[in-house]
Amino acid sequence: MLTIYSDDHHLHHGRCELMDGQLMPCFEMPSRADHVLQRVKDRQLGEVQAPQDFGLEPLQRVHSREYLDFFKGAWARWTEFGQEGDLLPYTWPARTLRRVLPESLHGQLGYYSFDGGAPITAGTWQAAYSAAQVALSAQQAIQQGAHSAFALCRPPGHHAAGDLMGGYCYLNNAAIAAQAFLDQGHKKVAILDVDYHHGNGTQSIFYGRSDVLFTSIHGHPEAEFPFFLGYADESGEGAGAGFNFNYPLPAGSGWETWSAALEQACTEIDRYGADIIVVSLGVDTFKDDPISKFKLDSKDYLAMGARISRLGKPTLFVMEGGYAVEEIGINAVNVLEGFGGAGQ
Ligand code: Q9C
Ligand code: ZN
Repeated sequence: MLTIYSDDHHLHHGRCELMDGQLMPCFEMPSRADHVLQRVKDRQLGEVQAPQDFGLEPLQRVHSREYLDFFKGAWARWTEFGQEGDLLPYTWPARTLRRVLPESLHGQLGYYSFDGGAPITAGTWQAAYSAAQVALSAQQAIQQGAHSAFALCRPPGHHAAGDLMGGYCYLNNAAIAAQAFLDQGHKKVAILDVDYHHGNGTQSIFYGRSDVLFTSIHGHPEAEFPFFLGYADESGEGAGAGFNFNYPLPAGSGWETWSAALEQACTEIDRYGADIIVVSLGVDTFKDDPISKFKLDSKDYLAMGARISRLGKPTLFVMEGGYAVEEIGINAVNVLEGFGGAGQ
């Protein structure tokens, strides 16, 4: 399987995130992607290529121009205040407040974010831009006939909505790639989000549409981030009614419970008749993940990949979460090997 990877992810190295009420060193760190790349090489999964640059246009198909302009310019505005440390949002337009776009940097950052987990650093825009190009380059490989490809994206993307950052995510790599498939002639794309956290950004981007089926297996939002989306009764709206499937699971869920939800998601994907599958590949479902509460073993990721492969469709894997840094490479690449990616 072809892997697309850019070193630019090193440009994004946040110091702290607001995590469960405290400022903590960022769990989403550069060594994550380094470990995955190393494992791709150790297992000889296939060629590793740098991304091409498709520019801003495919990003604008998913994100608003105002949001992209804000994100791109935020660091320069922050340094004009003489600041050198990371920029974190601290206030949001919650209930009873007005959804107005203020002039101030902090007001705008609150408007364009939903949590304090996604710091902006000097290189965050460039890293996120390159991650989106990684996803688009892997998408292009499939468009040109590959059966599968791996977009080794960092920072991750599935929490980012059309004009919101949060949950370590800025640009929604999987959604950008899914939209590119549609723009290049495909009619039905299914997204399977296996990250431990609900892919609220991806869901919201496609919630009113039937050309993208969104399925997600995740920690129950009653108890787990992002709390305010990801419930089982969210089934889509308008033209998108019936094209959104959430499988929230309790803390402690292991492979038996998790794989039963995967069966249901796969049944929906089959029924939908997708041309293409995009997998939001988070491996924070691992038993030793420091911020998550599922209990998958490394070997379970082989079975996960094998089941996804039985869908029988061209499949784009997009890297999302996974914070057990020592094992992230083993677990992510196990999915790709289980899929049958080695030697493809
Ligand atoms: N108690 C991704 O995996 N904070 N983002 C969680 C847990 C944010 C995770 C707090 C987690 C975001 C891409
Ligand atoms: Zn996650």
